[in-house]
Amino acid sequence: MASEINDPGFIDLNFRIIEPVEKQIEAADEFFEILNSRRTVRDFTDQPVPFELIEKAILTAGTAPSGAHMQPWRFVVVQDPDIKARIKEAAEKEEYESYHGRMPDRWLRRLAPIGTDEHKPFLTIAPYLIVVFRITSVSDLGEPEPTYYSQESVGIAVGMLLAALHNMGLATLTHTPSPMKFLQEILGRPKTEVPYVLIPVGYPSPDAKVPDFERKELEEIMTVI
Ligand code: IYR
Repeated sequence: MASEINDPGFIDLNFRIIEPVEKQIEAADEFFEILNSRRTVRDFTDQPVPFELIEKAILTAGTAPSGAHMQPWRFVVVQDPDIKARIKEAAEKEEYESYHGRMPDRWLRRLAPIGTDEHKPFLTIAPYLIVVFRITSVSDLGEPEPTYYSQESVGIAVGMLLAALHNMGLATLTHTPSPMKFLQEILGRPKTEVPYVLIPVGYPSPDAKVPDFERKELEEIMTVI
């Protein structure tokens, strides 16, 4: 039984230096402007998305750092209309329960400005659903071994996935139907892969609306000591 641990040795760091500092500031400003224009979208069209964009976005997400470099993620791309329909049916069933009893009033009050309810039409309209799974354990020398810091690792990878998709002009929704176990069953993933988030991807409908939210000011989110 071979161990899956391998030791590839070390190579020189290939670091992208940006000089002078003005160019660093320019790069920082440009990146901020791009990411600051990202919005969570709930109204999609069925306009097809080139599959190579989805592939490139997932490759980009896969560059995320991870605990012990275990890369504890799997990205399941759903394009099959029948499977999307099954996911929609199962998600709406769970969401109905959530909106009609499982979520406390204070949570529902938080969601009211966003205008969500148990109906999830985007699950069949958006051309792709990317379902992200967190790999909780691997087999090493025939024994299960946990992945390390998998929550943090997958969270970072999802952030990078959303940024990559936004940067290529695609709209996303960070959707977490709860509980998400039905995704493991419908998509046939093993018990060691736990659903983390479901991301519909596509183009926004021309009349898509988003809440008139503001982001916290720097002073509110940064503490310097
Ligand atoms: N998962 C539900 C409820 C929901 C929860 C949060 I926190 C949100 O920011 C938005 C929705 C739904 O998708 O409707």
